[in-house]
Amino acid sequence: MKDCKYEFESVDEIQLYILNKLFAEGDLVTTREQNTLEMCNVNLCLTNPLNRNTYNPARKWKLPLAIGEFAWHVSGSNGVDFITYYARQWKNFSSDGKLISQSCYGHKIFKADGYGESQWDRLLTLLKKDKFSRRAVLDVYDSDSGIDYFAKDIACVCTVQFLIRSEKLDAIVTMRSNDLIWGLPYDIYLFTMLQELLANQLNVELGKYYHNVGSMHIYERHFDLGKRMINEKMPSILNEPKMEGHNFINEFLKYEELIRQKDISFDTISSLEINHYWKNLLTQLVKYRVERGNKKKFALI
Ligand code: 5HM
Repeated sequence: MKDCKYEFESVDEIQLYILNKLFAEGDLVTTREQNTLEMCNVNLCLTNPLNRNTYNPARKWKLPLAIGEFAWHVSGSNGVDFITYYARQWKNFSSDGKLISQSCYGHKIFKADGYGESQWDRLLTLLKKDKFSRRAVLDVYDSDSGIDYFAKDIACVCTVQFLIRSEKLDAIVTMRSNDLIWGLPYDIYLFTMLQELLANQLNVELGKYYHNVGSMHIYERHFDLGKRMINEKMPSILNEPKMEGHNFINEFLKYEELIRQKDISFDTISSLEINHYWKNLLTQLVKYRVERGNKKKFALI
């Protein structure tokens, strides 16, 4: 697929580019009582969606959190307890403290409807039958649900489109609003993972990832962090592993739950007979569980 204003090789490059633009040219915009610097109608392209991890040392981005969010979405959950185990700030998105009703993208994508099919199932069938289809769109804004514009949470992602062109699967994500620091790195991680999962299920190569945003912004409370990120040396681009063995996704979800709820050892994970790609993700989650436990222990001392 051709045509994109800005192409980048990694999500680190994207973040630095936007940070510099926001500090140089961003408009001061205040909404919901919070000051931001903003740019509108931002169109980005990540040429290699495997470069989805943020390595800028100042950012201290957390891979287990991204993996946990991915698991939450793919499991089709909308439960707060599950997602706040990885990121407590999700609590602020829930009106009853139990469910996320709008930004539960996975729930909207993977949960079967009254006919026993999910949006994902239907999209998969479509692209298997008509590989050049322009209709493969996931609707996650879900305006039919009757949006309350004053609710704590309104989906920031509107649609996710997939196109197979030149035997590769491209993804086009459209967001109404994106916070460069907290939102963008996790959003890009999630949607490039879904793109790669679909490419594997369709047995086509991974193409490019397009990220289109109505309002791209940085909150005032992150200005110092943003400046520290700019002053870091650009991390080198690594040779990231490709997703393999997509059929193990249900095993991955089963063990994610066990790690989160019961505590599973590194040895148990390494002895599992599942593809090493998923095993590596689970190992990150065990590491997170251990670190989390240690933090709690030290807090009590
Ligand atoms: O006022 P608004 O509804 O746009 O505030 C939501 C905030 O969460 C925005 O800063 C938005 O950019 C950020 N956000 C994000 O960047 C939220 C979600 C959850 O849907 C997301 N990315 N995925």
